[in-house]
Amino acid sequence: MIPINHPRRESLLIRERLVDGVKEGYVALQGLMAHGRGECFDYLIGEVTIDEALNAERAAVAALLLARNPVISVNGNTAALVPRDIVELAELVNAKVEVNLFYRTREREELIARVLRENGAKEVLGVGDDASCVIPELFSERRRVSCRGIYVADVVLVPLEDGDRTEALRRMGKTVIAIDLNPLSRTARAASITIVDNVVRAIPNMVKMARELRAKPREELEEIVRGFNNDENLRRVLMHISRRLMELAQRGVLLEFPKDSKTA
Ligand code: PTJ
Repeated sequence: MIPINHPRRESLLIRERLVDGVKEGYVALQGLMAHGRGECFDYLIGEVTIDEALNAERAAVAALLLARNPVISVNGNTAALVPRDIVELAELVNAKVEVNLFYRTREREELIARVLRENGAKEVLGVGDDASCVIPELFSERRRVSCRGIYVADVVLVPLEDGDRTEALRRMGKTVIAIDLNPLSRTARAASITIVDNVVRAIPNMVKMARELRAKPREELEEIVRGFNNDENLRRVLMHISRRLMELAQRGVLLEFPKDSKTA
């Protein structure tokens, strides 16, 4: 039970969702470690959506809306944290939803598909025999994808990804949108559009943007995508973190307490 006034209640509740997902059998144990790594970078960023993330989210939504065949790839952590928003985003940008796992088991595939269906998904690709196409030059279980989904997609959104598949999908000529709090990860550096934001903020932001952008003419969406430069954006993210840490180092980070009588 997390106390209602705990200063880090929200962050602890998010952890609980992942722990529940492990207990229910669809979040990989390794997903807990991956989340801890994400939390660490979120601390450095300031646990807010920075302007650079908003720019990337906007470009990503525009790219999804322009795509002929967009697909959103879902793993255990994403299913635990933002299942409803994933389904809503997919509907708004007309994307397919596909389960794709690094630690693939048939049971986890089916459980994740069930979570997505319970949250409104009509069709979930990538389960069982549906994942019968193979991404070339990729050796993890992530290489198996749906022939109607990621295999033929032109734009793929991959929240919480490992670098290998991002690189392999890029080699296939696809536009890869990654959501990764670590701006230095292979995924972040290999993606076409990298959103350095927590998936729990990024996907709801993208839902709001999709509602607004889907009414815009194609030329305006193309302009948004053309105006986005991933290399430049990632450099700005690193500058944001460095600047923030310099400011904190100069100002001090100690918390304030009433004066201790012994040390006063
Ligand atoms: O469900 P599976 O089997 O596909 O496995 C999923 C995990 C996440 C375990 C697997 O993909 C994995 O091992 O990922 P990595 O290589 O640890 O990378 C995860 C990346 O996601 C790291 O760079 C983290 O910083 C980042 N990350 C973790 N939590 C979040 C996050 N990024 C955004 N939002 C988060 N909540």
